[in-house]
Amino acid sequence: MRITDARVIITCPGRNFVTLKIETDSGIYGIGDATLNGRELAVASYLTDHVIPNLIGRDAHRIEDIWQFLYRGAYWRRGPVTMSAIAAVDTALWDIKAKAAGLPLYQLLGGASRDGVMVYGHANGKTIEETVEEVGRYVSLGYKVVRAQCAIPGVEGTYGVAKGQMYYEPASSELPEESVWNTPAYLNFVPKLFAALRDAHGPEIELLHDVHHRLTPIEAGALGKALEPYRLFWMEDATPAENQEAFRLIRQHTTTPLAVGEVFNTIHDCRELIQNQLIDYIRTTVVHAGGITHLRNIANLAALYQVRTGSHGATDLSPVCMGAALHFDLWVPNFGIQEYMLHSEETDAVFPHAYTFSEGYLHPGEVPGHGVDIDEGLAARYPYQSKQLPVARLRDGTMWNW
Ligand code: CS2
Ligand code: MG
Repeated sequence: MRITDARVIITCPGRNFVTLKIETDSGIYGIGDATLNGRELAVASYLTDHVIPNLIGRDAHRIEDIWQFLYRGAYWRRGPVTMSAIAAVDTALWDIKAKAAGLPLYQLLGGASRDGVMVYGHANGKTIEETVEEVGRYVSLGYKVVRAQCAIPGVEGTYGVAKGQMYYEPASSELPEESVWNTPAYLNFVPKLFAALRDAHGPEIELLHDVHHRLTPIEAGALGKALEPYRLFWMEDATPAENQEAFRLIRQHTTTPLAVGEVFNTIHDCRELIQNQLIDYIRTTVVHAGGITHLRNIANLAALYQVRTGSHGATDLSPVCMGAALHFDLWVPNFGIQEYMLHSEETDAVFPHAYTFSEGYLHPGEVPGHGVDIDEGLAARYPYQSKQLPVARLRDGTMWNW
């Protein structure tokens, strides 16, 4: 089966998405997500200018060889742009292979290891009371696990709190919005939030929280310790993880489970974290970590150290990534949980998909491939909009981690 054409489709149904479509001489095509929030055009150019010319004429079934060619052949290995581009090719080729086999993608990975994919939803509020109520709404929708984020009194633009009705969409301006971060106020506030959540919803519901890279290792250790009475499912991105060893310091101070990895793009970003059991969940996902092929390597390493998967699934990852991730999640033996932020109605119309939600679980569906398509005519109605992610500074003006 020869690759005859490939093209990048950029669309913005409420937010930007970059999709790669690969066509073959059999008439079967596949699609992959290449969206990198705030840097979409970099990946689009990488694909159009440097990858697609190398795909034409190749055997679409040779997924591994094409992955190795694109990874080793780049010379300048790794990084979010390169690995998102490789991920899009990989995902599209797995889609093609599964369609050619007439099977849902998870069957090619090894079949189902569970009946459904447990997901967590995003509850947030401007006050503790609002957040408690929003968590309750998710529980009533059937969610077994809920992420809780809350505005901090006196701290403008706290991470994870929606401005309007829809989910929190951080890339909201052409140039980065600046927010001020106040660690003391945050460290003082978050335990109160989870005390109120446990008071209101009891000990059973699984709750998690995203620190979003804002703390130093010792501050993260202190927060993890302060949250132990409230038994979190995980504390996410407690500190920036370029220095993987930093998590040893956090581990020494708390038993609160740790999750990290949505910004990682290869196994090398998390090898020490996994091998030293410094984390409990690895958040790498299909679109930013080299596709199904590489994510499988990461999950297999993690399985040796009892680390479970907890793939990123924010609205800036397209339904194409979600669809492919759900096939991966249904198969992967050391599955932990899948993040699930609902996309807008416009987005779902551009990306018709087979996955369904029921009682806190998603299922990828049984159609051949990963079960997600793109309506190119509709996509063309939503031109790209230049948007960037916010930045954060400390109160003294020092640049910090958004
Ligand atoms: C967040 C993301 O969902 C999460 O865990 O960390 O929403 C993150 O802020 C965005 O993906 C950044 O584009
Ligand atoms: Mg996160």
